Amino acid sequence: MQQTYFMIKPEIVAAGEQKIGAILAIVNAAGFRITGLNMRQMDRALVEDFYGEHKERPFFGELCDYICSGPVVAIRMERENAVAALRELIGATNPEEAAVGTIRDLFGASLSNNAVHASANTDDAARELGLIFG
Ligand code: 3AN
Repeated sequence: MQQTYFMIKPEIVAAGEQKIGAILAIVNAAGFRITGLNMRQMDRALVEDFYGEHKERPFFGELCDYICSGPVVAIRMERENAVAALRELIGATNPEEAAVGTIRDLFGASLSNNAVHASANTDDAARELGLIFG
């Protein structure tokens, strides 16, 4: 069984339990099993490490500020082909380009406020799960 890292971003958590519950219902209906979950405030150093691949990008500072702006829900999940299946379920990075019915289509506001994160590949999943769940 493959594992992946899923994260509900601060603006969704700030909007309340209803949106968190709706997103968890979507992943549950898609056959994912949750094996770890916590709500946490990520500190800046951890976020900079987490998004380290983007540190030279112009939006890096804004991205780290945003992820640190409030608690996230951090989730470890498993399923057959979990990494690719979750990426398909969340949709494209930019919610305006996300396929109809995907999580970013339903809940994302903009490119920088796109509701959720999911590991991009199996190497990232292992690295991100190690950083967040130890
Ligand atoms: P994904 O989250 O789909 O893997 P990445 O890894 O390219 O996308 O980007 C990580 C995060 O950085 C995105 N979730 C998004 O919030 C933010 N981001 C990506 N590109 C931009 C951009 N051009 N301007 C602002 N924020 C961006």
